[in-house]
Amino acid sequence: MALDTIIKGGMVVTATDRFQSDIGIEDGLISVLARNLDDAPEIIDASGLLVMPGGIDSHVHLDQPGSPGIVMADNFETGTRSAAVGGNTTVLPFCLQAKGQSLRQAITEYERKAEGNCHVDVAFHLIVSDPTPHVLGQELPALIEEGYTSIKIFMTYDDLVLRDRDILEVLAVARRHGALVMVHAEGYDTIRFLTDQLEQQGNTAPFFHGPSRPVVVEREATHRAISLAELVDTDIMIVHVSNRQAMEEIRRAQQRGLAIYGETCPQYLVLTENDMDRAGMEGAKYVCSPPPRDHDSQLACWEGLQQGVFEVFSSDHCPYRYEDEAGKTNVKGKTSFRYVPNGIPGIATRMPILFSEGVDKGRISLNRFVALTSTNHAKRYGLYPRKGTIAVGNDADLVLWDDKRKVTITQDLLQDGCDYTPYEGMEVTGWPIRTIMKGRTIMAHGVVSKPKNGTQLKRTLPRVKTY
Ligand code: DUC
Ligand code: ZN
Ligand code: ZN
Repeated sequence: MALDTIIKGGMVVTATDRFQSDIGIEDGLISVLARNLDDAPEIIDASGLLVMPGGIDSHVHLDQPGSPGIVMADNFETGTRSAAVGGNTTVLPFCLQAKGQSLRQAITEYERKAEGNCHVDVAFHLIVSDPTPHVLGQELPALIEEGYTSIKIFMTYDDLVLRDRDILEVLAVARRHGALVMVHAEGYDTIRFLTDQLEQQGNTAPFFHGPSRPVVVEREATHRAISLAELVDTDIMIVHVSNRQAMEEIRRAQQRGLAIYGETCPQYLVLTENDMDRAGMEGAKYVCSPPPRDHDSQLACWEGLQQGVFEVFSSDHCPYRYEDEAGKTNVKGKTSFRYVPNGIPGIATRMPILFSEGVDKGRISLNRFVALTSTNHAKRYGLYPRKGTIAVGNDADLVLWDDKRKVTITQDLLQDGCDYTPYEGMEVTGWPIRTIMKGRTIMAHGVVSKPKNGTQLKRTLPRVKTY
């Protein structure tokens, strides 16, 4: 055995276990778990630290085109750099099919943008906005076969919305070929109706983004998405769930034996609608969809995480700069919340926020933390066991975590392409000290290594139970 690296003296934590062990790494893979390993050219001292599977963030947006004139704050270089800062070793961004564009063309473009620019491993979901017969009949089946095994669809937004008939067609293809459909569950017509009314009343400030898409809008769409999935008899993942009513819809479906999965995100645990109620355009910094809600919604999202209704915790990193005409304060955005780009940054803060608010405050166990931030993402999206756990033969993707370290979150720590963080000034306990991807340190004490060794992963079909 010729080890390249030994991680020495740490407490290894997986989704199910916790044990004191050294980790021997050879050719980027975990080669041995044992005590008292000491023969390798590189020995990394992990004493006093937790050693967990590297974070997997299965919901991020990088270099994704939006409305004309609006530019996302992160490309693949800056977004994956910030991911490494936050303890992640794999991210799953979206490849968005523009209307009229072929899916194949879209994935070729995204892969070109990502190639050679990623600090962590990357695997794309497909966003289907134009389910033509060719997309449904040829492109999707071929791409699923090639390892693009998850598809996001939207129930709102002019450029993305699918009507129920189209949703059924996509679900049917996913069922036939074993892919997983992720659903953005907010209703198009309800939002349009309320947005028009609010504007007519002169209620155009960023705060009114919340009232334009209240809980009922999300609950109705969640219920409808579940009903359509039941009709076709296929699995779906309801992403970015923000409130109790939507969570309860998912729970009820699960109790009826349906394969409906749920995801929630940091903004629904620690932000509320009041964050959008700030002077001038400041509230725009918190505009995302679904919007942050109230205290009871936060409690409901915790319940969902604790009780297994939600199986993944993702960032929904979707960054737009604030002081920027191509971002939150674009000229039209100042006239109405309707034009403020929806989305907030959070790729680096996802794990620290869940650790601090969840593990440190006693809401979830350490094992559940690992499941929610890594293992379940790998299982659900076809990367397990290569990713998402610590076991012999798997990629040596690790995060060394100081569970006592207190950090005040500031934008400059995060190293993304944005110019603000919605979590500025928040104090967290627990912070990633070192991120290791396929045996190589990619971040140590906040410094990200120059080489960009992230690769593009193909995935297997995602039908693995996580419970
Ligand atoms: N949906 C997302 O998944 N991310 C940001 C905006 C949105 O509507
Ligand atoms: Zn969405
Ligand atoms: Zn998203």
